[in-house]
Amino acid sequence: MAHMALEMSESLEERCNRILRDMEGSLTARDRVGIQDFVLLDAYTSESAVLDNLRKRFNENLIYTYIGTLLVSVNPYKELGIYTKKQMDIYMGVNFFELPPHIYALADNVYRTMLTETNNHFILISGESGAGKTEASKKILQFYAVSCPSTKLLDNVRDRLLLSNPVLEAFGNAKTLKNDNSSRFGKYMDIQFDHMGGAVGGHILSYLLEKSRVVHQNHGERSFHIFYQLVEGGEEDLLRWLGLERNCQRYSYLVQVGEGECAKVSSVNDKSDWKTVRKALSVIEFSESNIESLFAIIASVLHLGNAMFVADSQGYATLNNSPEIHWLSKLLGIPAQVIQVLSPFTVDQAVYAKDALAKAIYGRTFTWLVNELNESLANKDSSRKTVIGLLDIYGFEVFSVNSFEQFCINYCNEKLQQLFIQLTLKSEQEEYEMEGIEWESVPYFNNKIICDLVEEKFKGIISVLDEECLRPGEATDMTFLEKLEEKMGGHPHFVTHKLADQKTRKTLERGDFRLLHYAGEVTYCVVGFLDKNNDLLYRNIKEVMRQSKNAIVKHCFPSTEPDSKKRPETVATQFKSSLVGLTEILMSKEPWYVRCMKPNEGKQPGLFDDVLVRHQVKYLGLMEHLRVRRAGFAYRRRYEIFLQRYKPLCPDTWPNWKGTAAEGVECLIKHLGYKPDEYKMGRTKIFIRHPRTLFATEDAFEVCKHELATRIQAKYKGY
Ligand code: AD9
Ligand code: MG
Repeated sequence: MAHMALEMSESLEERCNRILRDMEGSLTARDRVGIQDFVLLDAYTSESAVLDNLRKRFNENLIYTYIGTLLVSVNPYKELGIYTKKQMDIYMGVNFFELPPHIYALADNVYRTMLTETNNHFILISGESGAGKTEASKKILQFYAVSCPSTKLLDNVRDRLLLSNPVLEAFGNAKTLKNDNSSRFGKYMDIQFDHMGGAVGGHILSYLLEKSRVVHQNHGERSFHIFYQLVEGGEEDLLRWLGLERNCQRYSYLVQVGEGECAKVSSVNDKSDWKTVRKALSVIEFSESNIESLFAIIASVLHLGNAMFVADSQGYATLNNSPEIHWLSKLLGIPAQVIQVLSPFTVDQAVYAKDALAKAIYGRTFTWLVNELNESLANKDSSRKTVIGLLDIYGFEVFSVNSFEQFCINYCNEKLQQLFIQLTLKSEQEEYEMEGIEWESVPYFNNKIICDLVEEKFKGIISVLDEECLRPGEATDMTFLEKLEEKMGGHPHFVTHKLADQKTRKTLERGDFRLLHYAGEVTYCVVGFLDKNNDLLYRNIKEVMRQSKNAIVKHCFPSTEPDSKKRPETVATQFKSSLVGLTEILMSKEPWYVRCMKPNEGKQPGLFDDVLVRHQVKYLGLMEHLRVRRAGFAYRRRYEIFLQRYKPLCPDTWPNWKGTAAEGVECLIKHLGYKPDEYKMGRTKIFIRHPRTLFATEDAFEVCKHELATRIQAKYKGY
């Protein structure tokens, strides 16, 4: 309130001067802490100057910097103490540029814009694996949880929104070589607000879980957190009931091939995380029987992994006398005899079928989990709501061996980069052109060419892969590679064994192809591509699962499942369609951006690797974005809307303006004293260069509203 009163008593001019003074103040300190908005950087076209500024700030623990309203964040890899309730209070309701950059400032600005303009928004959080996307999305959610109006009912929703995170992370995140808590699924979450700004509900969409991790992890990586949490943290009674020992090394799906033990992760505490997840499930109101079924499934997957097949006298695989059968039968509610002799498989086929089943059960259970969370977050009231969407997906990743999973993840990142380009660089410049604003266009690399290479109908890599998947028995991963060579050989972003030397002068193994992604080169090994894209499960295994007495399994293998004679869509094609759907959802909302960066490859605090950061500055398109922002206008509004809101500020336009809206705006801003280089008049809109001009106008409007109200009150006092 004190702050509000101060704003009210300040004149427009005083306020402008104060903001300018603050900005200049920050300029004098720039030698030490750099500049908080790259738009104010003198040498804004120089990559080295941008890098210097980032480094200076990073060294002072200032991890956030703006480019206009875009937030750049560099992962500090240490706790900075900047996410306290006190910090939240500081940022609540304060104009964007008046305080040092912070994720809370962005969150607050999005929230207030949503409330004043009553429209939908989304925050696109991007950056490579380990750059800090998931942390950023959690900070935003926490900010809303604390800053939004509170009632008993709303607090209930708030708790569920917050607690959906540890649950989803337990089932969908894992340690990789890049990140100890790496998201292995894509997540888009809508937070719904009522017209008073209360958070009243939410909805989550999940994208392609990397379920192959259930049966195999690369050296030094782990399976999904939930397995370790259950084994390390599960209560004695529960483990006994599930037939589990408190020793992860006992479970072959958790043990690294050739190592005989699990990968270690020091930054994760499975025991305490188990408690959090267990509590979260109760608060979200999962029934005890559902919780039991859920853990029965997790345990079954571990038992399944330990099941050893032996060949019988006719060479068929059997599971005779295996203790795992007992537990599988008990936990999945399927008679032991049915599991014992499923079908005449060879031992190899049986192992393959077992892994496929483990992946299917886990993957489908994850989908079930997301649906349950959505039930719990759903707002049943039909009144109009506005939403803020948070997009946090798996970041671009390159390992020493990359497979189908990395192909999908990196394709997803290409699509988001494409969306970013369309919404910022491309549409921004097109709008200036359309509005007849003089503009020198800024060149940028458009990664559409790479998206097309992957997804184009009949021609792209996914099409070729699907075609090969249609030739069972004939096609192999190698024939897929040969087709790619044949069809894509001439593409500037595609390199194979034969062509490697000419394009990048780096040799390639025979079974590899390389894509030159926007964020760097990635070499993919084709082994397993066909199989993972088909993702088939033997029909008789599905039938057995249908008989399960475990409520979740039964739900996940419904008897109405599409007939297996009809070909299901392949994994890559389903993923492609889901990304098209996501793009449509996002395109209908107002965008905001957080670009996350990784300071070093070693997850170390205090280490700023120039080469690594420079590379990210390049591929994230920060230089281009900065150039467009610097030359452009921060704010634009249609004349009608601008005039309607601010016309009380000028006696000529108030209460009614007779001329065109554009003339009205012209008259209005003359009265307000806008300087000529501060704004431009387009065909249908006014463009304002700096946010501070608009803030000042908005404040004048507040003062004016207040005065009007006082005058009206005084006038009608006697009535
Ligand atoms: V991936 O694409 O899901 O593999 P993210 O999501 O980009 O990746 P994440 O947010 O999980 O990365 O961050 C990785 C780790 O960096 C976290 O577990 C923290 O230990 C660390 N981190 C990230 N952001 C912050 C921060 N703002 N403050 C402190 C941070 N530590
Ligand atoms: Mg993540």
